[in-house]
Amino acid sequence: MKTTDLIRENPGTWQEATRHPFLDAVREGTIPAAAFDAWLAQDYLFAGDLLTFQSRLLARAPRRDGAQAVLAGGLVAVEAELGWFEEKARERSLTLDPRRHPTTAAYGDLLAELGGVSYPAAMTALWAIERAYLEAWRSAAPSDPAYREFVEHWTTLEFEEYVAGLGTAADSALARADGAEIEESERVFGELARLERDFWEMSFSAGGEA
Ligand code: HMH
Repeated sequence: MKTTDLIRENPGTWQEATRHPFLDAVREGTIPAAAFDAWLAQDYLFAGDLLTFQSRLLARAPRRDGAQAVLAGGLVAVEAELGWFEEKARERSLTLDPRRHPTTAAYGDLLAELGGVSYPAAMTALWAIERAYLEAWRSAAPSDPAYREFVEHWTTLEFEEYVAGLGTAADSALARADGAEIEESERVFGELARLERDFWEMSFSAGGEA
């Protein structure tokens, strides 16, 4: 099994993870500020959890197929991203100490659990997390100017190449995985895709309550 098989074999789940009215509204410029700010604040918390997960993954990554290189680069990138979120929050006069929404907490729990799954499943999970964002933000392009820099952040060639590098490392791990590890990778992929969908849903419904 390869990473791309996971997407091909779960088209509905993947579609829900990467297409959402939230992203359509970003593209159209009609996203309520409360929804966008809710997304920003919760994604900042998510990125902090992601940094922890990525550090642990790097610690057990093999030399082969550039896994350490792509993960070390990703670690630097996600730390820089935390700084970028802080800057964007300042520009929007937003404080970044929100209560952790249950969906963000559930996603954080899954990321923590990924510390205990096999290396192929954890590597596949990181690829899926980033690939989902690449596709999701692509669906928001070309964005209304108000949100263009956010769309551009996850649709650059550099980010696309990072996701491809993660895919190479994940495919290399999956090629060596046994049956139980493949099954675990499939389970984790499904859980991640559902949480990606829930994350958009959480952000979008925050706009409705405002
Ligand atoms: C919810 N998924 C979510 N947030 C992100 N920033 C990414 C994926 C990509 O890093």
